[in-house]
Amino acid sequence: MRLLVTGGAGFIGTNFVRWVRQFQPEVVITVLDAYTYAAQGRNLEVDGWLTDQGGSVRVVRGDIRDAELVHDLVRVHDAVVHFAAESHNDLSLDRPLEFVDVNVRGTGVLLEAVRAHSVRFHHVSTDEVFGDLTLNDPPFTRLSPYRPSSPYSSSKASADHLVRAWVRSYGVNATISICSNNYGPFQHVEKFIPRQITELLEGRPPRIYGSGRNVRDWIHVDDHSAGVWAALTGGAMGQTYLLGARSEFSNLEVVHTLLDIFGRPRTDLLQVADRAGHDLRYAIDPSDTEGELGWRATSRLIYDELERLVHWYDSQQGWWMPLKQATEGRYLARGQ
Ligand code: NAD
Ligand code: TDX
Repeated sequence: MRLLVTGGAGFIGTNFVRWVRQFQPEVVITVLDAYTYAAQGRNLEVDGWLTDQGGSVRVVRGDIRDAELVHDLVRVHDAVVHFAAESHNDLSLDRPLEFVDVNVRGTGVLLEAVRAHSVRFHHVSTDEVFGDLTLNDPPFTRLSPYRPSSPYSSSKASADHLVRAWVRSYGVNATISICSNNYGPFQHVEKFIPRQITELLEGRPPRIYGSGRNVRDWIHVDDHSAGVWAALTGGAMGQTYLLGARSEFSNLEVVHTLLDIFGRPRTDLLQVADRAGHDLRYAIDPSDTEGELGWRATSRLIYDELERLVHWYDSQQGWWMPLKQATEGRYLARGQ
């Protein structure tokens, strides 16, 4: 299979490429990535995989909104897995239209290309399209209504609608996966867990938005990759697959565990300005996907997993240090 992976130099894309290399080595991969602030050039160079280093992953630096480039690439591939997006809620509050342009129009450009060349398409989406839950609601299922809250999540929701419309109107062979919050190596230091780990590594306290009661459903990025692969290879045209690990924790619980790992008192944290429109809780019921694809997540965000991640960030300071100052500068400006 010749596979085009958009956003393959970002957090999940990098891990997905690594996963495919490990478990499906016969697949020939091309990455299309614009190398925005969210991509780190070194992500895919770690094992010398780039073709110019004798490896088997070709990396094309380019924009998913560049229709000519996208058509040229899609034409010579059998399938596309679409990760590329602006992905950070906080940034989407500052630059909403950039999110609309990349996440909605960019997905539209890709859909036009897979339509023209009859290429299989898998779209990577997020549980945030469903909006948030109360602490007592049952988790999201594929029947949950779309009710996104932020410019980011509404742009992702719009992209999902485009995919479904292209399936129905043009018979595009597409699937969608909707995943909960990911953790794992190579996640940008702007995101919750890497931010807290790197603050602690630099001797500063973690920073919690508001009360810290907000709940996220955490899944290891390798489980996400396995789920995307299962949907790509075994999914039914037009179907949506929910991916989650039944691993809900409040932000405060996650930070308390990190403070335990660092041997610091649980009170050693800062409560900072809350996120505007901050979603209270996300949670996924993955049982339909488990029954239909035979996929099942094995991760749970327990002490050992977080400790492993702390060791990874501790050993990769050269990777994240250059990103940290600019990121914290942006947070400082928002009082966070
Ligand atoms: P990320 O921000 O780490 O990576 C996004 C990648 O897309 C970057 O490499 C960036 O350079 C690239 N990109 C951005 N704009 C582009 C453009 N115009 N053209 C080409 N490339 C472009 O994001 P992530 O956390 O790895 O998320 C990947 C996908 O998974 C996104 O679609 C996101 O919505 C979805 N998702 C993420 C999570 C999560 O917890 N992180 C959960 C569910 C779904
Ligand atoms: O410093 C912080 N303090 C804090 O309390 C940061 C950065 C975040 N938070 C809170 C906000 C959320 O309740 O932690 C929680 C997680 O925040 P993010 O890492 O920004 O993730 P979230 O907004 O939940 O979205 C993530 O999961 C779904 C990804 O960024 C999205 O791309 C994905 O779609």
